[in-house]
Amino acid sequence: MITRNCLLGSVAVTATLMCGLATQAAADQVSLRTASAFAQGTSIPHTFEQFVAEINGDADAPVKLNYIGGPEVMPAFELGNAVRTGVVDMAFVTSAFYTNILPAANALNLTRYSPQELREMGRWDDLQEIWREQMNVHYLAFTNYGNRFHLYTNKKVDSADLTGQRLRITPVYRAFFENLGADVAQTAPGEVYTALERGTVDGYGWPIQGILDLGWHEHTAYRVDPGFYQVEVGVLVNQDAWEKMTDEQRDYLTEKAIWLESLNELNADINESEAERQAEAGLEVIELEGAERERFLKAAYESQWETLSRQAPENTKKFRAILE
Ligand code: 173
Repeated sequence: MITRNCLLGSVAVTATLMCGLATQAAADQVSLRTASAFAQGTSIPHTFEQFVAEINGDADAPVKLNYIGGPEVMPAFELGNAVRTGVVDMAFVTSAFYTNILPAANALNLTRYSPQELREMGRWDDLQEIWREQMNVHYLAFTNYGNRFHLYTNKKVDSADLTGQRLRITPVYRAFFENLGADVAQTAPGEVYTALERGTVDGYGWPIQGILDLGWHEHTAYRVDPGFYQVEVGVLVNQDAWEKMTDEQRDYLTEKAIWLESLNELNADINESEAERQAEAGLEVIELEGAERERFLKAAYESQWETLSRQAPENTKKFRAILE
């Protein structure tokens, strides 16, 4: 093994060893060009950044992650296509940002099962098959499970009726907010601050985590509870890059992916401390209760499943079978 790819032979023992060691590092360590759809140092990518640091801090790792940057180097809604085509080898990106490539992929937000449960139930392979066939990627890890989405607004609401609200959305929230009467406008996360500052939107959808990191609390009056759906941000590897790797490299990444998913368990505590930080920053909570709460949650799930099945009936049928 140690002299693999070494042409010197065994003229001198030291020469063989040196040659062997040098070529082994080159042959057995792969470097993956890696990008993120979320700004570095904010809440959403924080466990992914630990994953990158963990791998790059391990001198013997068979894989290195060459992190090239966040949405400033690759627009968030284009990263899915970049990992599909191999412009990057690894992407940290949510399914709602690439529904143009994999229709109804954001059904992942509606999952009733954690990534661990999906793996144990044998359904993980079914998911990976869809991502491989339709997007040419290996779905490596599901982060942010346990983090929940919320509606934030500057225009007070006292029921599940959102008529008169102009809200910033992504495909995560479109069907839901429209179903409750809102006008919607889609933007990447990087445009939300300015939209709030200028008042071009009254509010927006976003997870419980990250508001203060992004400075959005400066222009946000209310958070509406309850939260809804599961946040999902995936680690995707270009399929050709995945197939070129050795079993050792793939197994190494899979083991680290499972460790990364175990960090999702921290989300319950993080959600609580984020809610406290929001309160300290002056955000008021509007808690929908009773029939309005039920109407709100029912609209969230029913309108999204209905829209997904209209847009992509075949995929949605497959996703329901895996996720429900
Ligand atoms: O609101 C968004 O931009 C969005 O869809 C999302 C998805 C996952 C994590 C954070 C935000």
